[in-house]
Amino acid sequence: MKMTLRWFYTADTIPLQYMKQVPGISGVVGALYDVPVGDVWEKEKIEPMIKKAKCAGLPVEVIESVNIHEEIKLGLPTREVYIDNYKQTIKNLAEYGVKVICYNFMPIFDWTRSSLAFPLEDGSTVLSYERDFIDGVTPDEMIKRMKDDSGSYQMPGWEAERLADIEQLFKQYETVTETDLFHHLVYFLESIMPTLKETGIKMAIHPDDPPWSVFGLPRILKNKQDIERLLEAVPEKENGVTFCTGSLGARQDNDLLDIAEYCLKQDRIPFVHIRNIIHTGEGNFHEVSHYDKSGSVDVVGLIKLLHQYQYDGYVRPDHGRMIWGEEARPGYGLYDRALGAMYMTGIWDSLEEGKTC
Ligand code: CS2
Ligand code: MN
Repeated sequence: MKMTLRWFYTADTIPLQYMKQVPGISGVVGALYDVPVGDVWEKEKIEPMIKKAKCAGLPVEVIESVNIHEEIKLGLPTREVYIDNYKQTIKNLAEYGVKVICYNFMPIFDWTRSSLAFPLEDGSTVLSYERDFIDGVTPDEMIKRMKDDSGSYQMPGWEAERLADIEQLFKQYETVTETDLFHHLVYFLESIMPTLKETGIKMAIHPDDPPWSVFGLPRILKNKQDIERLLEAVPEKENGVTFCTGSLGARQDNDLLDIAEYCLKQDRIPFVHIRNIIHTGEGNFHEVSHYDKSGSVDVVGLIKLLHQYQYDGYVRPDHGRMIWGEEARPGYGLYDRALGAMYMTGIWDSLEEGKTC
């Protein structure tokens, strides 16, 4: 298991040196934030990002995310240009030592929450999801909620420029079924497969977050059945999954350890996100600390399973609480993620032979 932390590069307020101070961190998960979705990530932009992290002693071997252009998800003929660009990005990233690319295939938005600062009893705040609020929300209300919760921070996809096109995008998805979306994903993966084989890069799709349809949009990575369907449709190892416990765990009928074992048996998990949550009713949940007993995710059980399979891929603590007065991007403060990373490393080390903890 290689423990990493997500780093938002130019958009991050946490110095790399602080991340390096977390014991056992082997690298950071990086990305570029100023390249429009669908454009090639040019080497001139990749190099300074990778170099900056490397100079701090933190290699970037995982990218999260190279986002997928909507035309690929929509399956439009114009997708070919964006697929070619994606292939070039893969080649460019491989030259700088990248091994895994995390991405998602959620239409229009990335993850969705009803609050970015839901207060817990311990005085910390977390991200939360309330189905009734989301089901009835208008874009203006959502924007107001995000502003009230976190000032200038917006969930991905809710940027003002983007919202200008939102009606048009929703219209385009009206005729796209889940089966269509799935075929568009398979088409994309098959098209980039030769480039993946040539470069050795693995793709790791992030599950839908939350794992059900939001705003009436199709969703195709919600449970074991969806994962099985994808891994079978494109059986090469380069087609892998980002095993995100918080996303898949938001469905009470998902058996996380069973899904993880199904994927581990086939060596199809290049990247793991560990996040803990609590269910607060059907379709409602909020996030908590990574500590196993804080929520409903069996964090200890998952790490034991990873250890049993001698997992040598990348792991990172996903969203943490905002604690100790830290001000940072919601879910991505350093303090709680550092606690989470140490907790996971501790569990892993206690399983290593010859060690007593
Ligand atoms: C991440 C996702 O912050 C998060 O919730 O787990 O945004 C993730 O980076 C993307 O869905 C992957 O493309
Ligand atoms: Mn995740």
